[in-house]
Amino acid sequence: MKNILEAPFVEEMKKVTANMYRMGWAERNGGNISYMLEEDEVAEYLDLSYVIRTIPTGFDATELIGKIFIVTGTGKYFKNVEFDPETNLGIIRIAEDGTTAELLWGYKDGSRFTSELPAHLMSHISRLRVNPENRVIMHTHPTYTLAMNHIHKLDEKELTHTLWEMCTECIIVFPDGIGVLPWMVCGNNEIGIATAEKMKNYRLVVWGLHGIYGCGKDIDEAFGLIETVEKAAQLYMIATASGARINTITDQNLWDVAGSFGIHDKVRKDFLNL
Ligand code: 2HA
Ligand code: ZN
Repeated sequence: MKNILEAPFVEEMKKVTANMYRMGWAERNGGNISYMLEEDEVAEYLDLSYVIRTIPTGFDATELIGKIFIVTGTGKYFKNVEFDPETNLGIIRIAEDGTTAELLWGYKDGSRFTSELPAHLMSHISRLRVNPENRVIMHTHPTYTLAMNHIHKLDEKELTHTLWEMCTECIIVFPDGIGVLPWMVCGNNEIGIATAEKMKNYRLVVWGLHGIYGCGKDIDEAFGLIETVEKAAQLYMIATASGARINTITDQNLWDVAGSFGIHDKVRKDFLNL
């Protein structure tokens, strides 16, 4: 059996959590990540017949029975993951009943997965239906995106449009736009269901005045989506705070750049005013 502390998926989790902490997106216990792993890759490091303990999830994830995820722990700080992955992360498998998680590794101090597991697993279900390659769901609190939530309408078309206008390549990175939920109580099944509903149509979902969800086939893709939104939000906040904007990328410009990348069919054209 190989040493799990050297597994590439543990390394990736260490790197991305440290990175998000240093970006200022993950204060204290802010943020959470779930990353679906292949049974074969995990079997190189763990005896998959050995369950440390079982933890009820409180909701039905029948579609994910047998699937294995590495998930950040509840109350755990991203800044600490790289120094003690076995306490701050866990590897769980969804049991045959669909409502129990089998702990295969981690949460060494007796704790459990993030309180946002409903939003994560329900979003995995939504995204896998659209894209069988999806493996990562990521939630974080990016500073400028949140600042912008305080001064910009929380409307899907308007928020997406404003962000597209900020940098030329935003429409290339997220042509499908951004889903937006109003402020809601977090950590429960209700926000999980609402997030998963948005994830049917969007790879990015803003939780109003709280944070953002992103997804992807790997950590880089999910991170890259959120990073691009955050860069655009930063430009918006700086440009808006500095006074009247006198130049903008027009809707025709956006349509043209999408055309040059061959993605007209992917753009939410109803989010442009052409
Ligand atoms: O895990 O970010 O939304 C801490 C959070 C809850
Ligand atoms: Zn949060």
